[in-house]
Amino acid sequence: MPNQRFDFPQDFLWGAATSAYQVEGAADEDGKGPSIWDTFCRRPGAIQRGETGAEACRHYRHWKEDLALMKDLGLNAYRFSVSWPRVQSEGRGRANEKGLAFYERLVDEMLRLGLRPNLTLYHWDLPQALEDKGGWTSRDTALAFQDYCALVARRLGDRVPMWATFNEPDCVSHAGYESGVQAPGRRESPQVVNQVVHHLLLAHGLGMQALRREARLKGLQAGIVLNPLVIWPTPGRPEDVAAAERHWRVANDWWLEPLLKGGYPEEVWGWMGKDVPRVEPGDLQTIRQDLDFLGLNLYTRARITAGASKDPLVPDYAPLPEGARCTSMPGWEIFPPIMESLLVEVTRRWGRLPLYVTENGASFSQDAPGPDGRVHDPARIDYLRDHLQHAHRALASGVDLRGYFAWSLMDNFEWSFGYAQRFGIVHVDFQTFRRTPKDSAHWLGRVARENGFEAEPLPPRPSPFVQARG
Ligand code: IFM
Repeated sequence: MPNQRFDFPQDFLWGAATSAYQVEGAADEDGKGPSIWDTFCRRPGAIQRGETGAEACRHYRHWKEDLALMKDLGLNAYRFSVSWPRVQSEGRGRANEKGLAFYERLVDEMLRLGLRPNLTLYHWDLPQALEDKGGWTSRDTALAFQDYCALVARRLGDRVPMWATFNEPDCVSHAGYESGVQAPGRRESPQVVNQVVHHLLLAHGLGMQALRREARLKGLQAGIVLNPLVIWPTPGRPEDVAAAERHWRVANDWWLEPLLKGGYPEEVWGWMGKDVPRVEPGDLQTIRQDLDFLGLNLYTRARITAGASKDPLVPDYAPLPEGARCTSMPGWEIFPPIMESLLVEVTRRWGRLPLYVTENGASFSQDAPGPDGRVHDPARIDYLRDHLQHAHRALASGVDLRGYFAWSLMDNFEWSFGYAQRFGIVHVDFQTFRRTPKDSAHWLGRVARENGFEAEPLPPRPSPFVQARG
């Protein structure tokens, strides 16, 4: 079959993403206060091999080189996050001028190079001082977040065109406060976890209000980044589709419905019984702010089946299909049709709104420079290309997709996995901090410059969700 051209819309953003704690290092330099991740990393057994983000990629020092690299590759956007304790060491009160100045330099250099800044205000590094007062279980943290957003917006809101309040709040609530596998490492009751979700949503609404009030740039886009489960019913039986549908409501609409409609999904609320969050008058209106965009992070699928679970809140996951190909992340199956499926499902359920793929990528932990000094990562090129082909098909079916950010710009601190997982399109040697663009970085850069690529045509749609609906 001859190759086909996959061209993307004019002004499509082609970028790479990072987050502050995962790349910056300089954990206690220039007045930065401790975050919950600085604390959590010291807990024995919390992080593989006892690693920490204290140095990470030393991006705090190498930022100029990192931006130049992106520019040279041909990317046109950079998604990064601001570390709250770097700009407000205790999470409240006086700003840390040196911290703000760092982000100002970073943004100014991006603008000079023609890289569009895409700023996330919260990518998991809560100031420890706020956790000491209850963290996200406390409503006050949402109020403090509003002040922090106002502070950053006053400083950078005249030049940063894209803002997200949160990255993957679901991980904050469930990995941080339910399973405890991420900072702050708490294992709370279902009611408390639901309260954390509510406070995060409230903080989002308050943060959006602060951004709209303080930021002065015309045409600024503000939104949020979610990681909806790419729910995939096991093919065959209608009860599997029903189970998948139920879980979409529990896992995804529990976030999307308050954000877009100002209310929690009724049936899920009912299933929660006494564990529902306390909602104060006016909260739901605050949460429902007009979103200029929705960011979606996606990596793999969740296969749902109708099984033994009697609790509608607890799904039955099907095991990995035989012959499944995985990345180095345990159980993360490579299944590129997720891209079309998620973009189309979100649009079908919630209407056409501007979407960005704010994270997509693969960890291959063996990546290393070869004798020729280059890092050959053909599996990552396949991963990126195959997912982009499915994004292209989503566009063709009417999805308003505006950009794609690879996770990640560079190998970095992968939370509880430490440095063993390598998601970067740029290799980092953690002894010397030398950066080496992998083949995938050159590939993505070329795609960005040409705003498209050539590849074999896609096979027909395999989504059982779509098929079930006809
Ligand atoms: O590294 C993380 C990132 O911080 C949030 N999204 C998923 C990535 C890979 O696990």
